[in-house]
Amino acid sequence: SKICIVGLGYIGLPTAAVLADKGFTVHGVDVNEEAVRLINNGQVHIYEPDLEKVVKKVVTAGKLTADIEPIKADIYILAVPTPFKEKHKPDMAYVESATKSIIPYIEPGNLIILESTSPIGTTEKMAEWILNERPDLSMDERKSNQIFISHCPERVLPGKILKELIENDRTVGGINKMSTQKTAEFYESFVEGEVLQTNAKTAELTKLTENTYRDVNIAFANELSMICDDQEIDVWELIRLANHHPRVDILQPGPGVGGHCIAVDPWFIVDAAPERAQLIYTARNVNDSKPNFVIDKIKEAATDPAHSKIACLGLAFKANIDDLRESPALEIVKDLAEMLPSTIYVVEPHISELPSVLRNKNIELINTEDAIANADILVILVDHDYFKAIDKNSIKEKHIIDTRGLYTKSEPYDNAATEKYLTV
Ligand code: SAJ
Repeated sequence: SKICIVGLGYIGLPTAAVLADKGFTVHGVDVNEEAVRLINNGQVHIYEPDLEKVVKKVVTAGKLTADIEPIKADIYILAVPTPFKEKHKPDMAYVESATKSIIPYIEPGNLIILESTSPIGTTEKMAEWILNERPDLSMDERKSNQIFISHCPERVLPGKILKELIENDRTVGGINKMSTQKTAEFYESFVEGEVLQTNAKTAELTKLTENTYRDVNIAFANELSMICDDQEIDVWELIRLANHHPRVDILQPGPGVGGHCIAVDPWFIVDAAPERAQLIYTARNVNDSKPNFVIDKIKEAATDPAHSKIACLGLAFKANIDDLRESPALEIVKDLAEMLPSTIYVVEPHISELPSVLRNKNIELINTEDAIANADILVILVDHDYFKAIDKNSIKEKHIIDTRGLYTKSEPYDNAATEKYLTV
């Protein structure tokens, strides 16, 4: 079968590469002309382990092409962003324009799959857009099953995308049974995990629920970390001990929740059910409040704001990736630079220059060695392996604000350590 994938970002491009590698002929579409150019050259515009290798291989083999326009295909996959706009309302503009871009190419028998995380009802809405503009493809009883439309939410973890694309179980929900079955057959042809069938609305809420589950559980850990800070208790020690209970499994606190999924998707549930989603709403706010709590801790530590040398370790939204989007670390650095007169030093081994939001400010990108040599206050914002490798003896004289528990987590309780490493 020929596949056309609209959206060549963190989900679309790895999916295109994996499908092309499995033998499908894949045509990728993106509005970003530079991305299209790079891909046709066998290169990639995003970092994901091993991705460039696979893209190079399938492009060279002629199995993957990219363009800014769709083409006729048997299967269309939409993998475009679904951010939120003001007041945390879902922004469906990309899904709408992606859907509309393929409408002229659709033919009877085609399968259209929405992989983007979407609010409840989006797949049905896509079907409506398509049918409104292409009455010849009407799906009423008489001419039933001319085209098949489903939601199959992606659930891969950045950093492990190529592996999880194949190994994870998938949930498939069509606008009717036939759509669900056709979609399930397609995923079963390359996924090693189980492919579970349901309807479109349930598939949509399943995906939102998975990320919301994580958000709520991280909020619990973050709330504990702030309670512990007031009580002068080491939260990492606390969680380690509590997790010895056979039915307790608390996640890790951090500087806040980043990425474009976990901090976004719960809002889609809140938007759909504002009265009911009390816990989800509160959890989201707890996580969103954490960067400010960290900033307050840094300001407290900077007793001489004009001269304290502050180095923040990490800008990415989580460990061992280069992705800075919706990163609490980035937010902390940006706000801190606006509040304090001194230069804020930043270490982020995954990037070679500061992102534009941090440029032209009192912020300087330096390396780990210089940070250790010169800073008075070290703020650990991301648990990159690079930072785990830092020799503890080399920083024992520093004031450390460790939002990721790098320096206390695995250690047995020790008064001296808790005094030295203020963990928040
Ligand atoms: N975080 C914590 N404490 C933890 C775990 C995570 O503070 O114990 C923070 C991270 O530092 C990061 C944020 O949460 O800032 C999100 O990171 P993550 O690793 O939990 O998730 P993402 O955003 O990289 O990917 C998630 C995944 N969803 C779930 O694990 C339920 C992934 O499977 C989804 O495909 C992805 O969202 C998505 O695209 O929706």
